Amino acid sequence: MTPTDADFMARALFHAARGRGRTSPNPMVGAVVVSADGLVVGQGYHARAGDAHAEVHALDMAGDRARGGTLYCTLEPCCHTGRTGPCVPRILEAGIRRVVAAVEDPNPLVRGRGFAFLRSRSIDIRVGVGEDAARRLNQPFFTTMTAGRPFVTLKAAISADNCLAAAVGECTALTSGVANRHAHRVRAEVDALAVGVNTVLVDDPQLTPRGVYRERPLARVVFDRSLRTPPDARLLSTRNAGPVMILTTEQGAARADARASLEARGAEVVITDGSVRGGIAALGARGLTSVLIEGGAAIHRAAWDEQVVDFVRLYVTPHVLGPAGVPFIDGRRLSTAMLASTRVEPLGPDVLVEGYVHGPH
Ligand code: AOF
Ligand code: ZN
Repeated sequence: MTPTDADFMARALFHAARGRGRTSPNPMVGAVVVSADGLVVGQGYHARAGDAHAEVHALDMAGDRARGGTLYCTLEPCCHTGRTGPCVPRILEAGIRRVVAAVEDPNPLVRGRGFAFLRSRSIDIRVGVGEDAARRLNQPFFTTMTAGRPFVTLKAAISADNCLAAAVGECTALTSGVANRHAHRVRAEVDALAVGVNTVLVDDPQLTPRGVYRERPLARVVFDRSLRTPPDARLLSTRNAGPVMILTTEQGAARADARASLEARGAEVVITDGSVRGGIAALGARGLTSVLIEGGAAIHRAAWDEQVVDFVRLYVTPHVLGPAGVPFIDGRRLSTAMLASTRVEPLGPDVLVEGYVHGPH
């Protein structure tokens, strides 16, 4: 059976995903070159920001065999000079006749101009093959480019009766080893991990991705309006994993001793308006494209009430914590039934339920 455009695009998407966790702030992009007689003669992916684009790798591999062929790419080929040169002239030089792309590049420097350039040179263009998968793959990139802020995921591990902990101020281990491994893998893929100061005070987390490979530093963030993060918090002894940012208010930062001792431990104290939204904006301004909010109860609630959550990821465990338990987003209308494009995955005794709050962008 002759492979279709969708088959070759699936292959390009597979290659794109090889850059997972490594390309930010750039998107993951994959490309496949198919010769005039229908053979795959080149393939490649974008490995990290600053390196060659996927199309360049694929065209280099194909060489002369690209002449008269088709280029499949998971994102519109670029026409601008960023850290690397534009891809569209390379496509022309290679003698490609037809380009199949999954989706338009939302980068304002490109946004359709790559296609327009190729069309003006009589290259046949087809857009939209594998579009959903391509958007999902690069949700942080699309949100950053179109909404001007990072993609925010709210994560929680809950009991069967919707609680986060057995009692206020208590750290309750709910998830199994299988679910914990999943959670660490997710940590390896985001730009920033955020918790509220209560979580630092109660759990004293390290906030590092463990048992997984991560090449880039991971920004660790504490929402801490009154600057109560203890300078001896374990988080501040894991600085080799990445920078630590304490998001506080003018009043918090006015506590000069607290600020000085946190800064002496290498933390960056960032002044915001004290809202979660303001904090997320500050992270966006630092070039971060995705933030995983891990808790606890107060920060989950604030993020939800301020409507900054794009995606919810819940690890539902079989434990029952009872009436003294600390509820997850109590009294609010958050149920997994209202999420879009929901995905469910059993993880040992636990169940992962995740989905979009507003639908994928
Ligand atoms: C592509 N293929 O593999 C990537 C693209 O700084 P630069 O030169 O790497 O440009 C980054 C921008 O180029 C990025 O924001 C996105 O618009 C596009 N990325 N484009 O055609 C690729 N990584
Ligand atoms: Zn490019």
